[in-house]
Amino acid sequence: MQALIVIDVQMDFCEGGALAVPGGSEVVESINALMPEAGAVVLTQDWHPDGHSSFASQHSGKAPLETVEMDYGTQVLWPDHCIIGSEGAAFHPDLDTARADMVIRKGFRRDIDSYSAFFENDHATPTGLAGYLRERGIKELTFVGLAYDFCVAWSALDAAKLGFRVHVREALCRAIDADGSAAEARARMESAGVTLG
Ligand code: VGL
Ligand code: ZN
Repeated sequence: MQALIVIDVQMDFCEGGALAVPGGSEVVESINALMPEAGAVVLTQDWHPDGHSSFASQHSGKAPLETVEMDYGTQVLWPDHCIIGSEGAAFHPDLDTARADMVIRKGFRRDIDSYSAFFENDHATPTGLAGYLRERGIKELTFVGLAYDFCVAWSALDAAKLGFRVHVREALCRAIDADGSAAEARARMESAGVTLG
C-alpha cells in the first residue's frame, strides 16, 4: 500500500506567515486532488512551544537563517513560527484535513528541532511514524508540501534510509531555498534513491 505524506501545509509557511515559503499556498489544491487516490493520507504539523530553541529570538545576537551548534549538531535558526495552538500553526484552511487518517506533530520539545516526520534533528529520536506506517503495511510513500529543502527533504531521506520506496512530487512542494539549499536537497535525495518528479 502507498501513502501520501503531506508535510507542514500550515499558515506560517504560507504567504503572510511567520516563515513564509514563496508560493506556499499554491500547492494546496493539487495536494487535495491527490488525496482520494492515496491508500492512506498522513499530515504533519510543525508544533513548537513558545521559546523553542530553533527560534533566533532565543539566541542573543543571532538572526534567522544564521546557525548555532547544538549538542545534536548544527541548527539553522528561524523566526518564531508554528507556536502550539496559534493561528500560524493551523493547517491552511483549504487543505482537506478531513481526508487525513493520521496527523503527526513534531518539534514539540523545546531543546530539539524536528524537520523530519520520522526522527528529531538528532537523527535518533523517533516520532513514531515509521511504526505506524509499518503496522499498516505501507511500503511506498509520496511526499508533498513545505518546505521542499527542509522538512520534505529530511523526511524523504529518512524514509529512504528506513527502507520505504520514496517519491517526492516536486510540483507540489515549495522551497525556502536559502543559500542553494533546494539544489543541495535535490542532489541528496537523488543519491539516496528518492524518485523526484
Ligand atoms: C520547516 C524550518 C523550520 C519546514 C519547519 O516545514 O520545512 N522549516 N521548521
Ligand atoms: Zn519549525
